[in-house]
Amino acid sequence: MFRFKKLAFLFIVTAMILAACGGGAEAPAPAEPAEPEAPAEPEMPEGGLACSPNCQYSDMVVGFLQTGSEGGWRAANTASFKETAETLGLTLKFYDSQNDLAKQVAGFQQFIQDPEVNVIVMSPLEVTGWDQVLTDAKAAGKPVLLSDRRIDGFEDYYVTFIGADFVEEGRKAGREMCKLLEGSESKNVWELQGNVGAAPAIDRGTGFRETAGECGIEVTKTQTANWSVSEGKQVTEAWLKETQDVQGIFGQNDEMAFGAIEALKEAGLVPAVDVKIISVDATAGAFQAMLDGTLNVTVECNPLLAPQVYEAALAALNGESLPKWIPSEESVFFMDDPNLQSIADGRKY
Ligand code: GYE
Repeated sequence: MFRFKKLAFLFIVTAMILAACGGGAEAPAPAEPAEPEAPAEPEMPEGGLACSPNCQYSDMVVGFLQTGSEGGWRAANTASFKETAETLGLTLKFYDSQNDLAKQVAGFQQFIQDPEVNVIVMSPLEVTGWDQVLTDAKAAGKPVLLSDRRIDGFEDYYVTFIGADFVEEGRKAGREMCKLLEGSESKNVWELQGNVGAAPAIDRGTGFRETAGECGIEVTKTQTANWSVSEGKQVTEAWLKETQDVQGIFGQNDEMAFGAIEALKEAGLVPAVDVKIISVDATAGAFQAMLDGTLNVTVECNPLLAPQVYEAALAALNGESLPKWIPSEESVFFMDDPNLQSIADGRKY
């Protein structure tokens, strides 16, 4: 983009000079405007953008590869990127991958080819599958940042990962489930997992088993419910048809826990009493469920990542080096917190 503008400018100036010089001999017939040159291969100038190291947000054209629109957390995350881009005055090209890995890879290739895009931000649907596009982005000199979710390996092919410690989120949930099931004769817990292959699904499960195992909790059933209320309900309903010997449910996000709550109610069980329930995300819906007395604990995962991501992207365009991981700040919230209502009132998502 930076180069195209320069070319256009040169073209206009040349045309003007040519017109001005017409006063001499036979004014040559005005030259046919030459066919605008095809935009150059999308290779960033050696050493980055011409404005580097003093690029401003107005120089940034961010190609953002979002996972899709699978729930409250994702909606807050998308809003964070769109609103912050407007506030900072940068150009955002938003790509909705519709929770389809092939579409996300295709969008990535599109941003590599797009001469306007000078930095790529991705919320990877899965931890693998990025070899080719990361190699191509590097060859094209386009910095890549990971937002919200990590990938396996390829540290030299992305600038930084900005997001949560999903293993620690799982550990927090495991510790809280231990407290909730203290004194319980049996400690059978069911786990509703996120989409297969996603970093939060893998890591939250690892962390949960690590700490829950310390108090003798057994994860007796586990299955993906793709972050959704309806699948969370279906999976739990199917399990309840098999057995009701369950003391806790770990929903790897709020929506799947909401589905489990509905299924428990329809099976005549009291959610958060007969069966303890813990979710991850801490969206507004989770606070409402805790205020309704149907969810015991929610572990926060902060979706408002855009300010940190854009700041890091600008730093990358200006050639600054960054830590490979910039963790986001997060807490845990409880149904029996006496200040729950005022906490809920103060939440942004
Ligand atoms: O927990 C879930 C969303 O990547 C951290 O994705 C995010 C997860 C979040 O679908 O609600």
